[in-house]
Amino acid sequence: MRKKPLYIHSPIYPKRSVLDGYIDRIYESGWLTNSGPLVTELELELKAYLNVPYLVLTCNGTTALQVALRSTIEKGEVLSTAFTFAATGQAISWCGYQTLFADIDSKSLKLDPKLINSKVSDNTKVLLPVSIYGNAEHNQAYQDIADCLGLKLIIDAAHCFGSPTAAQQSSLLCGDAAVLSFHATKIFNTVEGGAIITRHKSVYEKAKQLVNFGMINGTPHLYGTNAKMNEIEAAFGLANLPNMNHHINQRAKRTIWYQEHLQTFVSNGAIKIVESANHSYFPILFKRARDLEVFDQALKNRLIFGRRYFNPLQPGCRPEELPIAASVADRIFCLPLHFEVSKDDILEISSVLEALFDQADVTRTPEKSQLSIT
Ligand code: T4K
Repeated sequence: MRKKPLYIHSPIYPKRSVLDGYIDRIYESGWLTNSGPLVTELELELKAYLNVPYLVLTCNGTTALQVALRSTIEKGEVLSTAFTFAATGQAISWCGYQTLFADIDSKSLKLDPKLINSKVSDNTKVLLPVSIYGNAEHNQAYQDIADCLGLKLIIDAAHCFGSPTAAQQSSLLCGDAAVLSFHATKIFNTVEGGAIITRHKSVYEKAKQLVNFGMINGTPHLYGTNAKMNEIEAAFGLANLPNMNHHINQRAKRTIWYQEHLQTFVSNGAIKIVESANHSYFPILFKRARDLEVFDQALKNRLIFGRRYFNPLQPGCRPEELPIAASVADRIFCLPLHFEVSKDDILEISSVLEALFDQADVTRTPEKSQLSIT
């Protein structure tokens, strides 16, 4: 029996000596927050790493979403997905906007472009899809729909950190703005943190103002908020950034190990492996929800903690109107994916799955009302 739990994530800590160098600079500068030198430096380094024209750092991904919304509209409805983390819907509601939901498609697990038109009303002002697990499908379709209907487009790209592949660029540089999360559990972390990314100078300037109480030269001109990243968080990020490609490669390697060890269950249709373009997650979709529950408990008994990202659906949605999202939320499970996951851990996880499917009661009894895996 393992002594240390294996969690879905394990935060990446920078090398202590590198971090100390940045902390020394904070002690010398006499500057802790409010657009300090390290925040400015991290903004520049991230712009170069991600290859994006404008980037505003924030204290987390949730406030980044709120500021991105406030940077683009004053009021109205926001059309989004119910299959996402609580932050997406909460950011919309905290800004005082109504949320409308459309269903996802069963392949990308993202907002289905075909369903958007029928949901939009005269009050709908923003389309807010989520690039779940870092996946970039449909971004061009979202842009075309937003252009055609005169909507703003904001991408919740909280999962999309990575070196600038075409897929990732398409999530970050689509629409009016995209937001990233740099939470401790993300690929790149600043402990807590986030960013608003945009191609538009006007959105950048407004976001920059809104994260600091709507101030220009010390005077508030707009109702803003305090969404600023501080120097300690920026130090953590600056010290972490040089190791990111190494850590993404570590995740890619573990993704391949999982794929190899789980292939039998994929071939016999018991599970489907859901893609994660930047290896931010390793999601599997069970054919039947009941199998997932037994599997989850069996892993917990061994101190292995995956997560049901994302279940439940967003509050306020009507699951009966979102049959694909409801079915996926019942059957999705993310396995641990980080540098501490060993080949033996993956072998153990696959042996738990094997034992589960060896039990006659879970393999032979069909479960009602499950959509087939596509
Ligand atoms: N949009 C989307 C689509 C998002 O997924 C998120 C955040 C956001 C927006 C908002 O971004 P932020 O405002 O958070 O920057 C975690 C993260 O807290 C959250 O950032 C993330 N999505 C979400 C998917 O995962 P929880 O509630 O699952 O976290 P928690 O505390 O249960 O941690 C998960 C596991 O990670 C733990 O079981 C153990 C491990 N862990 C966690 C922490 C904090 C560690 O080993 N060490 C740690 O320090 O939300």
